[in-house]
Amino acid sequence: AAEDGLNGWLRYAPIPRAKCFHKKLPSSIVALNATEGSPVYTARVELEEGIKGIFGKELASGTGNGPAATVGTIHAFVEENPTVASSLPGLIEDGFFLNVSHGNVLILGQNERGALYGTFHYLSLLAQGNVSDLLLTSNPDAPVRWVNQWDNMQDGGTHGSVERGYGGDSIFFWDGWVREDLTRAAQYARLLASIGINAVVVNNVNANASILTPENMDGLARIANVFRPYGVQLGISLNFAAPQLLGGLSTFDPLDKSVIDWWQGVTDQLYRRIPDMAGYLVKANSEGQPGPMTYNRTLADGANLFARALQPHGGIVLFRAFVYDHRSLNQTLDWKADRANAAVQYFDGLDTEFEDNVVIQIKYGPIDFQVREPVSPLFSHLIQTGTAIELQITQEYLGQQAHLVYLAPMWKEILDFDLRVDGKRSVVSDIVSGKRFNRKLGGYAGVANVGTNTTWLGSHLAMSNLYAYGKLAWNPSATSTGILKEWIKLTFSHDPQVIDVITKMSMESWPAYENYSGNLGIQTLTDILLGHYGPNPASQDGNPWGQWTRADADTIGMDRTVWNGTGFAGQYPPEVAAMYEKIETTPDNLLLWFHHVPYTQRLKSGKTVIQHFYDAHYEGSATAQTFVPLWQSLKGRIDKERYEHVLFRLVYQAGHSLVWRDSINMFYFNKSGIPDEAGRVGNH
Ligand code: GCW
Repeated sequence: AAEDGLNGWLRYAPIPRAKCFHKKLPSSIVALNATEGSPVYTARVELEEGIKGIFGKELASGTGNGPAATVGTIHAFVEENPTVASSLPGLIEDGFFLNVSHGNVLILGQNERGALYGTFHYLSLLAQGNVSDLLLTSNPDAPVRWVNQWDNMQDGGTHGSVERGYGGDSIFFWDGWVREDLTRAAQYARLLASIGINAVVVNNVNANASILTPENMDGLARIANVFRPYGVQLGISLNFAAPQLLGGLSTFDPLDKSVIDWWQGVTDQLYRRIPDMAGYLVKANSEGQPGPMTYNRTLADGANLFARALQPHGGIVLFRAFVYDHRSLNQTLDWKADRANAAVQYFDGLDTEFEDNVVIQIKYGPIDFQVREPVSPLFSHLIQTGTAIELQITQEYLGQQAHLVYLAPMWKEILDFDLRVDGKRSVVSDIVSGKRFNRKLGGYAGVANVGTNTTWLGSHLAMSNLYAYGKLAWNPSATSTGILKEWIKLTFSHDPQVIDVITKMSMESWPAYENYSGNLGIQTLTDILLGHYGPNPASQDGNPWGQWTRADADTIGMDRTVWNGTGFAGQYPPEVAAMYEKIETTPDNLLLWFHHVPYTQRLKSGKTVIQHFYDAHYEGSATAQTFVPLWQSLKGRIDKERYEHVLFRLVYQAGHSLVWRDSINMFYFNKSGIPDEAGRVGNH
């Protein structure tokens, strides 16, 4: 059963009545130009193993009797069949074409990676019991579909931990080095390829300069080697001060000639080892990390330093917008201080300054992966510069995989949000894909933080988030439930009850978590000093991190209006700014994000803020109680090991949600002195 965890949704488990389908399957397989270790070669292996696993049917190599599967690039196919060229569809990079007809299968990619993606798509249909004829052209919505790992190479001299990782140690690093055994790295690449991910940044954005020693560059090349058969490219995070820390220079000023030369040298050495390296990820001038502003240079000077070094090699740099100076934030002295303002303030005026191969990587909200945030307004400020949205698959503030929280519905709300730039439809997914502002580069960065645990993320159910991330990066118009049902079928079973129950629990999980943690846009209310886990609303004020609620005896919420507050609402285009400026037009679920109001303020629902707090915490935790019997109804329908593993977590979640409910309700009851209308709070 550990294998079930490791293979995730790629189990190729036998399906019911498998034999009946044999006639609708190919009998042999031709892989075009499949050199060993290439993605097309992998595609052939997956087809053979998949069809054998799912249906018990062995494919013969080469053309034989009966229907055949052909897989390769469009280019290779046309070379052998010049007459068909005009009937083939147009594909963009990584796209694929799939034609299934009476067991004859044609899978063509725009490139080798696309051919592998088409293969995984076909196998996913088969594993779901779908052998119907089909004609499909599928192109990715955006070119950048990356995963970020926050893996530390070493931690105070010990092993490879993962920052905000809840699934064990790093699969890449140990003791400051790249691991000898990279089996798990290859298995990870396989999972990622099957959902369209094309690159992984393997080390933490809080980067060790030592990743650039010759020995570690050799190690990185070994990681790239195990990724390559899956079409996954390697990226790395850089420490901005590396020229000084590692290179022995007296400076890391991005405009200094010796610094520029140093980075060019390092980049050349990396590409000598890894010619297809994807590029760099950089966190600069944020949370104590060094950056260009250390030398009064702009963030563009910083990003361009790497962009220019990468240009001769075709690489790109993802430069993070998560820039703020936590030391300058003082809540008590300054009503207008607001960390949410930082990104736009730092990047405004730089839009025309970036090199073409720079992509600004922006967290979905202006603060930090909270249970509910408005969309980062920076997406509407960068018009010429490519942008990518940073989503967090690992559930840092969202229960750290000990709570079931299916994130696709939250991501969809963000991706579908219309920023109304220049009064025109400007949904976030069209901005990052490049469509809205007509840009070439952009897309998605998902912080996954898988580890050595055989469940990858520490919980079987959390894997729906990794799956959904890839699916949405490929096609943001896919639906949360559609993606989920597919994942359940592939991961657990075709049994309709299994599908219904896991769908129900998952779809209720984010609203439930929001209800029993922080609602009305107040943020998650986790303990923010100690690990971002469990309730601690008191820690949300007076801290230096600028994650504040400004709760006192009578009032609560951040006033982010232009007329009286931090001015943050004014960072949006006019239509959106006007909506958030007024209490009446701000949606209830973001009320306390934008406004500072009395606890007795009435919501659109007619309830007061404080009564909503009480009720929501009861409702959310009551929902979490139902997950346990729901899951128990699946006993015997899911293998014992995964059944018990999930049950253990759900029982814990049910209990912890009560701790959440009572801590938060008691906290605000004590602060406000306002009784719960239903008489539940404060009576025990
Ligand atoms: O929210 C914070 C996390 C840090 C993380 C940082 C970031 C990698 O708590 O662990 O550092 O965000 O995104 O840079």
